[in-house]
Amino acid sequence: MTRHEAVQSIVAGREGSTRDNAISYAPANIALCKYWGKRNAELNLPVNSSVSVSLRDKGTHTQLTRSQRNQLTINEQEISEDDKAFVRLFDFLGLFCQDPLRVETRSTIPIAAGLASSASAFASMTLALNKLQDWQLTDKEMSMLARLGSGSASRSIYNGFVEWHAGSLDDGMDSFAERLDVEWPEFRIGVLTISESEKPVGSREGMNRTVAESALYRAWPDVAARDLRDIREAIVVKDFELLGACAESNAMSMHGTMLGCRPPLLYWRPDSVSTLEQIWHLRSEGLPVYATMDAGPNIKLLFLENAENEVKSALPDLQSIAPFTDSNT
Ligand code: 2P0
Repeated sequence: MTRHEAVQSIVAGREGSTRDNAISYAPANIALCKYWGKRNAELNLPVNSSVSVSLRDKGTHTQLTRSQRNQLTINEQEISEDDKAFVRLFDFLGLFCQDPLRVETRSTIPIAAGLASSASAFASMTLALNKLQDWQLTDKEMSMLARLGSGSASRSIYNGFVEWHAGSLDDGMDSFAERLDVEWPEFRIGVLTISESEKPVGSREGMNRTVAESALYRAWPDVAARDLRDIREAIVVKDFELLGACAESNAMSMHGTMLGCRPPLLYWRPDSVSTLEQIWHLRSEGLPVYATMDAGPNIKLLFLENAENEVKSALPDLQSIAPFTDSNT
């Protein structure tokens, strides 16, 4: 099945609308159990299920307007037609809508914080398209459509803790995300920017190389299945230390699979290692703080509100995000 056929099987027969424009917003997300490896690259179908937490007001605002030609602005900057962001975005939009569109996106994700923006961008685009075309899709349907733009975007349709079910069908109709019904107002994500330079290997390429080249990847599906079960359980019973330990171990295992590539793939910088050691030292002194990392050198911390002051005084460059409350600092 092609992406176009997947889209048609969801939106076929829906009424079109004559609306001229639509706006929408979707949050970025941080995976606690990582999506790493695809069983189908065309449809972004993952090898394993994953769990994330959405970053509430850190994400992407999108405005779509019917226009004479395709245009894109990101944070008020006009993007040229040959830019890869322009090509990837209109390739996605072309699956849904043949009319030319003006797309204006604005990110509230701190610049260079090392948080993936493709997840919130494709989720926000899907939500805006649903409004523009008045398709009245369900969240589950929008999650599947956002997945066709970027796998992790399937999770950014929702706030809070989110599980993306890998599914097993060839057409991906059972590969969508759902919100876990848990509120945890004390939960915090801390962001530490280690490097602002562009990664030499993008996450999509890193994932594909790992699956193709690394013998260590063979262990990953079982590791991810175990971690998913433990992380889901830890969230439901709000066992923070279990959640932190499993999420940290899951991230380190993912990076371990990358080291088995030829040549090895290592996203870490020296400061990533020294920061991890600092976090582990804080923990050995009794502070419940854990780390997770994505396909890059930056570090995200997991802790609870009652540890916030101590974590911030040990790591003054940290930006703290409260995914369940409006008190972000
Ligand atoms: C995640 N990552 O679960 C994992 C952890 C990176 C490391 O999802 O090819 O940009 O667009 O489906 O979603 C980044 O991969 O990849 C990612 P595509 P995506 O957050």
